[in-house]
Amino acid sequence: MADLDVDRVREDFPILATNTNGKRLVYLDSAATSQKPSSVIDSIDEYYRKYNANIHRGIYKIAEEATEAYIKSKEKVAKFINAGSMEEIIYVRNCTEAINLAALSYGEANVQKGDHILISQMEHHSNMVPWMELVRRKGAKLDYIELDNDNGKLDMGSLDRMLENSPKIVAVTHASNVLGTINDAKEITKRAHKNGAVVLIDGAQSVPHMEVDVKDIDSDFFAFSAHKMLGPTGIGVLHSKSSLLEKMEPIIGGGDMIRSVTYESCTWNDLPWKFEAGTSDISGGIGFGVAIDYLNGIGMGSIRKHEMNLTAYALDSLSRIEGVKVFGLGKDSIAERAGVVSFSIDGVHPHDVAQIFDSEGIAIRAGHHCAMPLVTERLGVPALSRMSFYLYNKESEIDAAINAINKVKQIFRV
Ligand code: 7TS
Repeated sequence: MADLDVDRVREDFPILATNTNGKRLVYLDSAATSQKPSSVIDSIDEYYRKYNANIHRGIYKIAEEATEAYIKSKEKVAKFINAGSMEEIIYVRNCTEAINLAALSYGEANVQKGDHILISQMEHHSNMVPWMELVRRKGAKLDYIELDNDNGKLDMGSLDRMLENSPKIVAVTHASNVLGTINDAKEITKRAHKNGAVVLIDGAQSVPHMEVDVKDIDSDFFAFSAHKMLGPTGIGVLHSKSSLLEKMEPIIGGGDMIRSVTYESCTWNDLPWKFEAGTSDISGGIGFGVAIDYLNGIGMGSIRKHEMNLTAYALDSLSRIEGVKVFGLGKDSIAERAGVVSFSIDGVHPHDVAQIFDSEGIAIRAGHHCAMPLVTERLGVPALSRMSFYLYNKESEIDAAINAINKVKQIFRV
């Protein structure tokens, strides 16, 4: 596996050559959204300038070009995650909408009063709220897989205990956006299937950063967003097995999702279009395909290795600063850790930390990271500061973050 040439990669991301607050931008918030390479930006520009047309409908050249580019993008996504075919790739707005689609279509039809749904204590709100709402509507019950005592990993014993409730659906994140933990999605799926559950994996923080094989995991639903993997905002994916999708009802009706309509009734279109009513995010789909080309060009193995090195470097650097606490697994568990490092500085609120970082040109996120129960209830802190890395980050940017932490400590005299 080739080492990633980070200086070469950085040349492809125009924003990384810009300044913010008079300093060169140091972008350490890719878990929120990634930056975009020129090829992705250009592909969107090119679509609007050269072949902007609606897809599936026009019998003319540019409409055919747009349709072909959009379908090609789905084929690239299918191959990227090793899905059966592009029929299993439903385009939605983002990971959140993907999970909502699974809950509103599959969940609504299959969960009854008294049933259980199982999620974990480390879920993003996107993989909590749709299930909370479903159990509320149905009079069902939401259970949680607990974290182990080190607050880093899921307690697999807790998973087994909760599976005794025979949940209808098990929905778990592949990688935590707060702790960075990479969960064993394959093992969780295997145990859940043994107990008759259908499994959804939230891949928002995994697909952008490592090789993911949905056939190997054997998940029933797999959700992620393009904007966290170099693609545009406004487009995300729900992957599911076509055998399941065939049985599911669409949740939005309108143009494109039907085969035929009479004044009395209608029939649904083939997969994946049955779930994509109305005009699609065509430029988003095209840009997404180009983002995948870019990731493939670098190689997911190289990206993962680069991020593991950066994460180990960050954990090492942070461990040497007094009064800094890092959450999640340590350096010796780097193989189970994504490039997300949440930390606190004794005596300083994370929002103040982020503000001082910003004055240094460094973008990090502070808050509950849309995982409020995890941060405030389970970890017992009001908020956390978080750095997250991607293929374009380098060690000198982590050094800049460490300098910023030292500045925070000086200002607050802690
Ligand atoms: N699931 C996980 C694990 C996430 O980290 C996020 C977004 C989502 C779902 C939702 O993705 P969306 O594209 O639908 O918004 N996480 C973050 C974050 O950590 N900071 O900003 C967004």
